[in-house]
Amino acid sequence: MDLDAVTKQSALHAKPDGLTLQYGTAGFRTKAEHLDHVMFRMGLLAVLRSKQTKSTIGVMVTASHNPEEDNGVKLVDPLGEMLAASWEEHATCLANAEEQHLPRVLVDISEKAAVDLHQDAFVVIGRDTRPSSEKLSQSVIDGVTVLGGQFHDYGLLTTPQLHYMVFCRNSKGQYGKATTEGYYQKLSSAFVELAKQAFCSGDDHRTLKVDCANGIGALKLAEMKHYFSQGLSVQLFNDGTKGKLNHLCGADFVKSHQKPPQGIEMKANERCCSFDGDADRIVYYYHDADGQFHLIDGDKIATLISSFLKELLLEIGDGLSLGVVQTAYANGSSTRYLEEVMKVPVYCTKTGVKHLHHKAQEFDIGVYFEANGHGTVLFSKAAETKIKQLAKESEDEKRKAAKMLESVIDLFNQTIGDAISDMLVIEAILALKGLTVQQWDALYTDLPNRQLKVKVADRQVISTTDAERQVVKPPGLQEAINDLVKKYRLSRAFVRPSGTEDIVRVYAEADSQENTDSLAYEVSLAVFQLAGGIGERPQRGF
Ligand code: 16G
Ligand code: MG
Repeated sequence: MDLDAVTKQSALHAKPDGLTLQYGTAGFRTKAEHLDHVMFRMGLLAVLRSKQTKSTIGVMVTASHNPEEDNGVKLVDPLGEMLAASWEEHATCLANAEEQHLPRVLVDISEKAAVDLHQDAFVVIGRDTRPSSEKLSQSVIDGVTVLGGQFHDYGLLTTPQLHYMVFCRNSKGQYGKATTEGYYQKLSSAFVELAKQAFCSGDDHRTLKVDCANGIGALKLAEMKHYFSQGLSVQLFNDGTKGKLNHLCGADFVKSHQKPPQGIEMKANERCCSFDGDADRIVYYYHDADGQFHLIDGDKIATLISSFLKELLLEIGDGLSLGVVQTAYANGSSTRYLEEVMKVPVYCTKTGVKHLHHKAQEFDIGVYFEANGHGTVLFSKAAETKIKQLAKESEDEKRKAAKMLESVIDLFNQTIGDAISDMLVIEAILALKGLTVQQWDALYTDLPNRQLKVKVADRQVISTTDAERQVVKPPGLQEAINDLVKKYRLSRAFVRPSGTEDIVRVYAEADSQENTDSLAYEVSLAVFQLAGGIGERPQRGF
């Protein structure tokens, strides 16, 4: 390591005094103007991680569903997964080191992580459409090059596309070709293969309206749609030509406000979906004939997908295990439906893709979704081999099911949740099963739910256990929540410190919206009183 060169370059990407940031649930995120030094340093870190793993590492510049003025950065590990937890700590140390300590911190990390500094390093970089992203990704490149790393800058990409590129490169092309063309072809041909079984039965041509959050999803979907146009035609809204990124649109807006985005024309009973700003989340929705809005969130997506997979698995009868992974935010009705009606085992993990992903890897086939629309399906190597073998050798009915599963394997981006890939899977399943959006929605009825935020002086005073469903500290808070929950029917509530914002999140559900809102308010008040609330007290009726 040429530490003098690092010091010199770093002075051009100086850290503002007193600023400390955490590698949060999915990387660093804050106002774009505070991130230059973080980007440079993540370029440095990516080189060390690449040397240590002897693999290509990814760096994605994006702040996902957050406002256009924000930005962020996350590292992608060799198999296209999120950065390992031990390296999150290194990332935080490096980002917060004062200028003069930077060389020492780099040496420390290299020693702690036993990095072989003589190894070559290769880093791939992607960015979203934010105005600040181009310059910030240049700072990443400066960090990579000063440590002697090689790089390829993909420029504009969705987050899942960058994860895909990393995995392709490290699997020596086995997972696919590491180009956008390769991505389009792999997913589209799997989609067309799967969906054509539905279309031979004379189903009419399908169309879908997509709200692209004025983000990168619009550009990539516009490039890709020709590849799958025989099976689906997509109509893009909020494509970034007029509106502002994530402003009054996108998956996060639709899910949290439970209303349609601006800028989309919805007719009664038409299927619509929304991506978030970096296209790793998706939710569906429609208006019924009475103009009432219906949201189909990640839980219902998981239900649709797992029921389809379960049928195919029964068909091939090979004892492959199927599990569904959710978080505490999953609607109680979805968990009940999966366990009691579909008889599928359901597990709950902490919030954040990496936790769900990890758990899902324990099954032959692991379906994971957050209610907010992040999710995918993972197939173990053993399951994939078995399915491919059956698709070749078994008799007719079994072979048909195995062939469909083979397409499903190719169609899911198995590195991370991917709005484009999820959309194509969902569209294929709806076509194959002949389901309308209303029929899908009617699988079960969501319990009314409410999420609120509470400001406290220090959100770390709250610690949780049991996949964030129980509070351990401060004392008395869990007892207070238990007493409040007891007052209502079908009720549940939990609180957790956010991993991305300086607030505490409150979740409540109950038998009616009115009761849910009361419960959410009362729990917020308990948090405010017992966990050091600041500012205005929570108000009833919000
Ligand atoms: C991040 C996570 C998302 C999670 C959210 C929770 C990834 C790629 N993204 O956006 O999965 O739902 O954080 O935010 O892991 P919160 O901690 O502020 O509630
Ligand atoms: Mg996102």
